[in-house]
Amino acid sequence: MLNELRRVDPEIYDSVRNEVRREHVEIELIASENYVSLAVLEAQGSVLTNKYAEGYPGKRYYGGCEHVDVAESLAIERAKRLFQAEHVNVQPHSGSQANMAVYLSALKPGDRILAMRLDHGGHLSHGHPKNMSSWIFDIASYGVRRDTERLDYDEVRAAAREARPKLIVVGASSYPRAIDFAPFRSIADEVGALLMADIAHIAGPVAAGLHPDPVPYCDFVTATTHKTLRGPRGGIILCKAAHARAIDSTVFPGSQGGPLMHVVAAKAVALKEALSPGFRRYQEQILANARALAEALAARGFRLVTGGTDNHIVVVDLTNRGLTGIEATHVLDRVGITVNNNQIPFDPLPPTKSSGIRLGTPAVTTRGMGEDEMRQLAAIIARAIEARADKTVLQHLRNETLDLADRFPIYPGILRRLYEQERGAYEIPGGHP
Ligand code: DSN
Repeated sequence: MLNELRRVDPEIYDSVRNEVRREHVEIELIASENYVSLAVLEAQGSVLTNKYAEGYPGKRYYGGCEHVDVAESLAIERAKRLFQAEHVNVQPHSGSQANMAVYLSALKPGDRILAMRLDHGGHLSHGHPKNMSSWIFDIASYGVRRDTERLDYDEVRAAAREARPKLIVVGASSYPRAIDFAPFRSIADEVGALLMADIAHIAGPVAAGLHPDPVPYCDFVTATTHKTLRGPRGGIILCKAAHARAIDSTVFPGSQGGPLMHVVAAKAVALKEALSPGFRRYQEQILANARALAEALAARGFRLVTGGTDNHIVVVDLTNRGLTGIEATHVLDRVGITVNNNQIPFDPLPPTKSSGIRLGTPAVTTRGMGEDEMRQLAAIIARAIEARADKTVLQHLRNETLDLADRFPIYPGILRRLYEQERGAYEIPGGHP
């Protein structure tokens, strides 16, 4: 098990081994993280990393691409089938690069984009002042309503009429409600704009038919492959056929060189898994778990942004609990629950502190947890925050999360082999390798 890595580079071996252990012993509630299958890990760890393949299947600038062509063609075909998309590019190294490729293919520098504010739940690469999207393009923004904390399509329409953007971007990283893409199409048409949806977070539920589908309405749809879609870390672009040439040439050679063929192959594997019947059940359980977690937290007096969730995300406002989001993140770290601090809409605190935390259920659902475990986690979160100054209570809660983690092992085969290899030095709490 990783024997060659251990021999050649013990420090990096330790980093990998310790991360396997961390992932096993901690409860992952970061909404944008997940655990890929062993098949995805194997494809991503394969010799395909050795191959340069600038260009596209059948049209490369390098010889010897016949096998990586198979992998990329399968990834494209599977993504087209999964999302019913007219054209797909699977080469973007990340969601940010997918977004930049769309902007650079459809716009000229200085053109205006209308997108959702990051501090209301949007994405960094949708025009945040510290992101290059705002250095190159002129950004106008919309947010959620103060009273409902939800998108108001009339307000978006008014913002679009005023801004007259060339491109409207819809999609969010911490918006716990379903987004309806039909009104966005009508708004884009009214002001003569192109429409892009970034479904990085909701790609899984969209693919499973459990969230409104942006593909029929949007010129471009971008996503990451590593969140609810449960694939390798990377990006993907779906678009209408009319934009296919511009998108492909903006990805390569416009903004990237050689594609990461080992990642492209791993994307193909994840897309095959997403086309299997079990994937819809997995997505249904993600949503059921998020609802159960939200209801249990609300029952314990937590105020939830928008009052609940329609997707995999729960945003908790901690204002009435007397601590900031970053403080809560540190408390939960101590009891083995991993989350991220997150601004709430109209947050008086800066992002480094923030009034909220964002929770999500894709990773714990992959581990096999269900609604009962979500209620248990809500109870642990509530008790940890309440008793945050009491080391004894926190230690007791840490033992509880260790027991819970042990009941739902990740990569059991890998854990067992690591354990056997380093018996004594590598202890799995609770004795369950
Ligand atoms: N940074 C990503 C997230 O955590 O949601 C945005 O895609």
